[in-house]
Amino acid sequence: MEERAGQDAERPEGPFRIIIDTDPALGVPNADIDDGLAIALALTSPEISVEGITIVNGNSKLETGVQCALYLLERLGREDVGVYAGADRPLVKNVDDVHELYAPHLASARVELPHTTRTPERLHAANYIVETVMANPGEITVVAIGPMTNVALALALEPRIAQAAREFVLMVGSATNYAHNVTTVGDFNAFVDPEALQRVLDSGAKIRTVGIDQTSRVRMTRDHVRTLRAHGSAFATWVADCAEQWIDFLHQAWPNRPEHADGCFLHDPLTVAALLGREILTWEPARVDVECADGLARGLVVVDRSLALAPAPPANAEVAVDTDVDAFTTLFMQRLLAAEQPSVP
Ligand SMILES: [Ca+2]
Repeated sequence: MEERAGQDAERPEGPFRIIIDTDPALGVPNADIDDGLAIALALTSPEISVEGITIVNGNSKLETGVQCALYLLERLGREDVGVYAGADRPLVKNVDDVHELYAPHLASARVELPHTTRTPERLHAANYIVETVMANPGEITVVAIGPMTNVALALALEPRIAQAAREFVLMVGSATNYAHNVTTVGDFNAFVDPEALQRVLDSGAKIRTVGIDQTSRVRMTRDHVRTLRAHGSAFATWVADCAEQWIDFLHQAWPNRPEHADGCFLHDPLTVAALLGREILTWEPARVDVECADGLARGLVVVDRSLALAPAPPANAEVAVDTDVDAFTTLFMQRLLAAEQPSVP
């Protein structure tokens, strides 16, 4: 693997052709907005061509995620992008209790559930990933910003996608610190389906990971919300409504996290930004594995960057270890404000 590290410094001749595997909830009351903002960032970036969107159970249940993705595409006038429903649960262990963690903090909703008459494609998400990657060898980047269930299923169906894909960019783990997310050590995407993540990490694919240590450094603040409102487009106003509600919810759910008094993290948009310029994120090769045993450390992503006494095993990924927060935030807001709003449902 090591000789492949850094290879992606070369950009493709055209835009990055990507599949976004995601658990979107933008528009759902008191639900995480970052997947939706990541999709919006990808759709508004000329460096990226979104080939399709695959939905996985995660922050939102599968059916809700499908609705959110269809609705978002409709709002952005991108009904040409297909949405594919995938796994409705993790590979091994049910995690309904993760959603229960949020329940006591649910406040009254001010944002209405998204509604669309559009329907997803008939193909299962895992089959879509396999077919698209195998039909376009070396071309497709899979950007996985939910639990890794769909990606693991696709690899089980057709292991050759590990080599046929251009790259897998994962929002997972925490390369420089504890996650401090669902549990002290488990970030949501790893904790919900660690068995799927390990399968992806063992696949031999070219992998980059953007961890929650980096994504927790980039935020949408109430100042950004005011900028969106001042912009005045229907899309910006809707995003402002969703963001404001999510920030209020986070402040209530995590009273010990000062970052949430006036902002929310932009986990998944930063992961998409891995394709928007090498200067935004700093990368190091590392051996990445995840703890799958039940107990204290389930979902702990162990990132061996050769900083320990014991020799590191060969690298299987590049991990983000630093972020140019200002560069990212400026680019993100520019792209969001430029989002087209051809029709308002
Ligand atoms: Ca996500």
